[in-house]
Amino acid sequence: MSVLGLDIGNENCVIAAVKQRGIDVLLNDESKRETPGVVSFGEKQRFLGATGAACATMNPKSTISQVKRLIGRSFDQPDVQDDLRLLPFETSKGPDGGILIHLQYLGERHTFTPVQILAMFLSHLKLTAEKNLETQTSDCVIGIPSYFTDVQRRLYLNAAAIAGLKTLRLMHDCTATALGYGIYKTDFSKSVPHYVVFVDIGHSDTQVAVVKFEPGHMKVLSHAFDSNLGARDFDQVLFCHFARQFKEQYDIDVYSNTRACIRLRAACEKLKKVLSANPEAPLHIECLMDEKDVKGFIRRDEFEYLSSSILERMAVPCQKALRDAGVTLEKIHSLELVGSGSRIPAITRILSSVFRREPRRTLNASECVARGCALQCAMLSPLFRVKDYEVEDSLPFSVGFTLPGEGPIQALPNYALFPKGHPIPSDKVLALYKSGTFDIEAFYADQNELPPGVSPKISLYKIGPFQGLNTENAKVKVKARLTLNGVVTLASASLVGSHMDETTIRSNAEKPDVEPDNGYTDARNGAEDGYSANQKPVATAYVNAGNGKVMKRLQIPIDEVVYGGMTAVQFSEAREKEVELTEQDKKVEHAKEKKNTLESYVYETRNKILDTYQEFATECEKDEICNKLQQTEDWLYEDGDDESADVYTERLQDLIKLVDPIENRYRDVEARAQAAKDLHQCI
Ligand code: ATP
Ligand code: MG
Ligand code: K
Repeated sequence: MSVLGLDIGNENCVIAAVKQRGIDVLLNDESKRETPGVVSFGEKQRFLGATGAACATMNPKSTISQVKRLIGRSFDQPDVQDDLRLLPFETSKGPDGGILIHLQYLGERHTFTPVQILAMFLSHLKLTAEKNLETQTSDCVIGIPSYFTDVQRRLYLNAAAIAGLKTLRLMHDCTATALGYGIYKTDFSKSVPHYVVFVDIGHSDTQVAVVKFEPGHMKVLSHAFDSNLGARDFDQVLFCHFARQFKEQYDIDVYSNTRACIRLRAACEKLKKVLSANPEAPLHIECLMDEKDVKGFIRRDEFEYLSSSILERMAVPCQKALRDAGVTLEKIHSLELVGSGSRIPAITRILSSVFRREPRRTLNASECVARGCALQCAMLSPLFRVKDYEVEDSLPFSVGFTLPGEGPIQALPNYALFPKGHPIPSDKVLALYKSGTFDIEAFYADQNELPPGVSPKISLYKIGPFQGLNTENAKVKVKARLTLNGVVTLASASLVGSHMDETTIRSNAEKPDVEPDNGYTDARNGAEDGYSANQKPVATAYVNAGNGKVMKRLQIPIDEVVYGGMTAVQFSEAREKEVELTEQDKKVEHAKEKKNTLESYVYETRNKILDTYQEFATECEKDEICNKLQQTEDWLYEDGDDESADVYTERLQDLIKLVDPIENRYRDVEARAQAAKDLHQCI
């Protein structure tokens, strides 16, 4: 058994697995350490990862990528619209305001949600890991951006559950990186904490965290980010530059042609990488459009000049992270740079000037998130023993609770029960006086902390009905929980005190408390899968004797609705659909295998007829077999090119029937010869 750490990048995904002697990054089918986050829908089956990416130019409209940016987002958000404009596949607004993806598959139009596509991809990663490890695996820790909202986190948990993965934790990317950095270090002083800034520059985002290390302990002091600033923005700079140039020079408008856009963007990404290592780079695309070959050229300083506004933006989250952490520049021991986007030299320069020191690259820039996640997974899993190390992460956004119509439950300054920076996981109990069923709403208390356009509404809870209540204004205790995944929920609600009807208490006293004692998953009624469970704890009373006093409590049911979240019904439908799609892929793969077997049999048998079977068959038999082989070969290239596994197997059986008598004669003679040889050796 193994456990996994998964880094789901917009561009590249990395799988790390815990082995007996440490952590390994697993290779995919193409022996690569990074797998493109792509699902392509073909005429008969899906192609995932590297094979999916290869379909991008051939089948752009049904090749889906970048879903990480679409999960849990509203179709109408301006930055979502910006993203969608760059993506070649068709989308529309879903009934809940989310995004729907439309594509052609099996010759028909299909519609999927981004969660479903992510699930497909996660199940591909799971399969890749299992092939690689030659064992089944399901426990994992998945890296997420710190700016993910509640619903995005829940949808990630949903997607993982649809894929058959058990998520022990969703871990902020920089926290995972910091864990991998801190756990092995032995040179931290006991008296002076060691402060490190981690900057992760990905394909489409930038994340910064300030972390305090002490022996055996790390604490994230702050998370800051720009969710719309990453290495792809540099591709876009080059893209716009050359699109303009080609319009003038060749009179072609790439914007009017999807395939030309994809090809130019891909060429610009390559060019950007070349410019990281060279002062200048050429661009050459054959037959870009209108049968025209295009040529271009750019110097690094020109590229940097064109990128100056995005380079300036890099400084913003860095300064914010420092400010929020309350740590001055002098106290910082090291600036660690990760994420493949950090390979752009101009970025290193701008960060050097913000932090007034040279960035370091102690960690593997593309693998550190997956490795840190795998490490955390081993720590959470009972299968492995990892040295004691405490990871204290912090909440990226302030969360408050409100009684609709009455206002926020907690006090000023900003009504946040869990303020930004609060440690996760965490529980807080609210005491309220209520006379009947009531609602509580969870919300983000400070809109300024959120990525642009995100709604402050998180989830709505209906608390009640009350059983055995015989007074007005009964005292109700509600436990608000921040899970290890950074998900907000109400873990329980109960009536407290002597105002309950005694018979209700007695009749329920034997039943166990249903409240989960679980620090790291929303284990409540299947909410581990992330969906808003609709059946909440059954009303249960218990008697809690302590201090000589008898406390009476009665559990009250809670009904949870997550805005933009998946319902239990949607979840199980998605799970069924995924099973169906997987079956289809397997069926097609199986048929391909059987076809290959038949093909090889034809070639092998033809060789044997000329060679090993030579003396064991009559001319007539040989003719008959050769004819049949030729027929089969012709059929394979024509009518039999695309058949079911059964049809290929049947054809193979027919051939075997014909060849078997000869094979048997040959075997008999071989066996007799072998026996004679053995006898000879005995003498
Ligand atoms: P995200 O973290 O945003 O979800 P990701 O984890 O997939 O995305 P990374 O793999 O860290 O992103 O970075 C991918 C980006 O880095 C791509 O835009 C790629 O072009 C860019 N990149 C990779 N190598 C280089 C290089 N040598 N020079 C410049 N950019 C590079
Ligand atoms: Mg990344
Ligand atoms: K463990």
